[in-house]
Amino acid sequence: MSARSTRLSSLSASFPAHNEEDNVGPMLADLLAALPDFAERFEIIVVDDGSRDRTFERASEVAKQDPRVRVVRHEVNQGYGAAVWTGLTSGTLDYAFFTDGDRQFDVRQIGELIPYVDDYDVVVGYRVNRQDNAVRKLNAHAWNWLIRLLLHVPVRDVDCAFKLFRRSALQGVRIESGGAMFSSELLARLVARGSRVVEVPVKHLPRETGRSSGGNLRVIARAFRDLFQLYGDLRKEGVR
Ligand SMILES: Nc1nc2c(ncn2[C@@H]2O[C@H](COP(=O)(O)OP(=O)(O)O)[C@@H](O)[C@H]2O)c(=O)[nH]1
Ligand SMILES: [Mg+2]
Repeated sequence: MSARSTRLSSLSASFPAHNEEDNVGPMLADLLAALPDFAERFEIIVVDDGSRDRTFERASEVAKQDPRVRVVRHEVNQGYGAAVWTGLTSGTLDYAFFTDGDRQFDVRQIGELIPYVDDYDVVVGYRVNRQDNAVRKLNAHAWNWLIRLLLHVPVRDVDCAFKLFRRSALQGVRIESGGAMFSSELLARLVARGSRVVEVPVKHLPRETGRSSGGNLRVIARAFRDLFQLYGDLRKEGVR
């Protein structure tokens, strides 16, 4: 076996933050401490998605001190998918990574994704021992099943917010889903374009502060609406 990459040439890391004033500072500190071990050169992009707390101010304080950190602001809340996509597409470096801004992942585990970039375009985590309640986990199980069935996305945890992309794989991709359907749409479009995808186990940690909104009924309803829209679009485009 040939030697595998352990460090990237250059990396844009991003995360969405919606009302994460107590998480955004520590999250940036985690990334700033970790990334020098994993990339020759890096930038960090925080997407503040119309937060109504001090998320933007806290992120901006760090950005002012450190030119590797940038804050992109959506004046009005556009939703999870729109924010993640802004983060991924605002970067310019060779690889694009995103995670959540609530510190439910150990960012050092990016090191476990990197060896796969030699053979794959997209390296996605799946949560081992997911820190959510039973209802949420059951819903996720059904959702993943539906996504595999309708969109032919070959992964077990489509929404895991720990994903690394070769930047060239993202070029020219157009995404319609601004909400929670985002990850499914992105993977479906990448797979349809021939991107090679691999899954790697990652830890999931309990949320220490701030509020989770991933299980909200409004979020779920929007995801289903987007799913049926996308299913129709992909068929029209001759992809499925
Ligand atoms: N852009 C955006 N991000 C959000 C929104 N809601 C949550 N987030 C962010 O998305 C990430 C995951 O959100 P969370 O509510 O913890 O989802 P969960 O882990 O699936 O319960 C966190 O970084 C949040 O700040 C939203 O409406 N817009
Ligand atoms: Mg969370």
